[in-house]
Amino acid sequence: MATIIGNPIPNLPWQEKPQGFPYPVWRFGGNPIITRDNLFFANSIFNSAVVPFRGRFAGVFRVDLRTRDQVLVTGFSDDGVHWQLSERRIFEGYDPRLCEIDGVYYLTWVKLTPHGTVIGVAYTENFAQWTELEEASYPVARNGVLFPRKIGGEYVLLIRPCDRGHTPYGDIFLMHSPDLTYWGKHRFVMSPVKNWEMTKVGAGPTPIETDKYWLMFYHGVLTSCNGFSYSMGAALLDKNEPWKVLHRADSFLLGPHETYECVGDVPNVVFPCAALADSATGRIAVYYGAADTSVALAFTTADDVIDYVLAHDCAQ
Ligand code: BMA
Repeated sequence: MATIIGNPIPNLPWQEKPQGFPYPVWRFGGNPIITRDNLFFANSIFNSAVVPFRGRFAGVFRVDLRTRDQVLVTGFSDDGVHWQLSERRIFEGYDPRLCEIDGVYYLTWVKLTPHGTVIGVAYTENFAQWTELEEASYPVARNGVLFPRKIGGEYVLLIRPCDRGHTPYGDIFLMHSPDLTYWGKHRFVMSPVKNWEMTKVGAGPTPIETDKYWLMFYHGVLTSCNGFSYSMGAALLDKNEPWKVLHRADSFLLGPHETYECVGDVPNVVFPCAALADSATGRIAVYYGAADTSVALAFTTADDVIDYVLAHDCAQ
């Protein structure tokens, strides 16, 4: 039995795995949980991040406006399924990730600069006031994802260097910082290996700590004759040296399949940006953007994922 290291989340959204379902990750029956109609000024609301917050849940949501500018707004929920989104824009940019470290909520996101995208970093204690820190990278980078605690006394950030466009390549790296300002000790983490992820890979939700591994969900991209197809994979990283990929599933765990994942502004996209993990039960709720149009929810457990990765391991 794998143990999740972290707090219990008694109100974690949850549905049991459908009987006979053969895969380790299953979808919420009420998907999508947030549609493009949740905010009147939105063209679409998708790749978004959530965390437990004061007994409820708080989130930062990617909203592409009807001007097609990209902004982030906050939102709150009692049950992790029904969300009240704010109309106030907190930052420009996209693909937010949230990470709580010692009672402080850190936001990393794809920040837009005249020179290309960088990883923006900001923090809040109340989801009302935000303090922006130095950018964690120079252009061009995306998919900046913090680990939820210091490792070896330092903050660690997963990152994916890329180009200014719809990058046709991409490996995951990580880097360290003593203070969230100066970043160094860069390490390679992983490249695409299997066909479903062959174009590029990028870190997804904040990694989940278990007794044996860091569980990292990530997205992998395949290029078909109709363009990119985004799916979610899983890898198990060394606890002390998290650039070491100990195990990794050879197939995706969740790929475009349902209509809301296959049809939308960008078809065939499953793009995970957040996961809630309940240490009391081992249950995990994954939040993902569907077809660059809406937010959807899927479930698994630490055991389901880890057993699957170990049984389909292509790391060695
Ligand atoms: C990536 C990011 C994601 C998006 C995906 C599919 O490059 O921009 O925000 O979901 O493309 O369009």
